[in-house]
Amino acid sequence: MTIYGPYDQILPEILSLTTERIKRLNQQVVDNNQPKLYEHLIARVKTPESMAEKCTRKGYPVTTESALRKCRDAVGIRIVCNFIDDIERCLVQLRQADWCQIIKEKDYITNAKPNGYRSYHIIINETVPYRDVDGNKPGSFYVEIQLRTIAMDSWASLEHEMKYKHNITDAERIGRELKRCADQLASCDVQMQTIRQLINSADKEE
Ligand code: 0O2
Repeated sequence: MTIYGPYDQILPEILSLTTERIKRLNQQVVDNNQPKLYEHLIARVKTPESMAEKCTRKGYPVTTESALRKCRDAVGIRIVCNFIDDIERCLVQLRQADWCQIIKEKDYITNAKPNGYRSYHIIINETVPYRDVDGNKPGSFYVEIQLRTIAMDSWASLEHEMKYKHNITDAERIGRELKRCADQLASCDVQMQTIRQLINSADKEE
């Protein structure tokens, strides 16, 4: 048994339930003749090893309770959008959804991290048909949702990969280049948004 204890089998089920719920939100929007909310979703359960490492790093006991209640990203979904405005459109839908409540928001888009990382993180408290660590059924579980554009996502993937390369000799320069790249991509996101608005207003005038 892992740090997730009896939840080893249940977390993947919560992950797929949440994914389906988000896909349904998107379908409702599309059925209403609005553009799709996102380009694609990436869903994962944090590996038990990575979760145990996180608990230790944060000074929590390495227990199921810490993994599911203190850390709140055992179940994580990344919503990758075409345009910056789509992130806000997703948030509007999630705020209205009756199956979850947003309990924490971190806006790394307005306030990018010093290394250039951009993304919008929320923690939701979701009701699911499983017994939770407090013994309630239906139970409530935390899910972390990261919302970002394709450009932000490609940058984060590259930067994440760099973290695991131990033979880098010029880390400072690479950090500077990565930051510059993040800023250029952010500027492209704004340009793309403007182009989309121009196309939309041209459509309306026809
Ligand atoms: P993985 O495998 O992606 O899950 P908390 O203090 O608990 O509220 P937490 O979770 O420590 O917050 O930090 P935060 O900043 O809210 O989010 C952490 C997650 O965001 C990371 O998860 C990454 O997915 C992503 N992230 C945050 N900063 C960076 C960054 O600088 N670069 C990249 N590439 N990703 C980042 P994990 O647990 O690291 O890994």
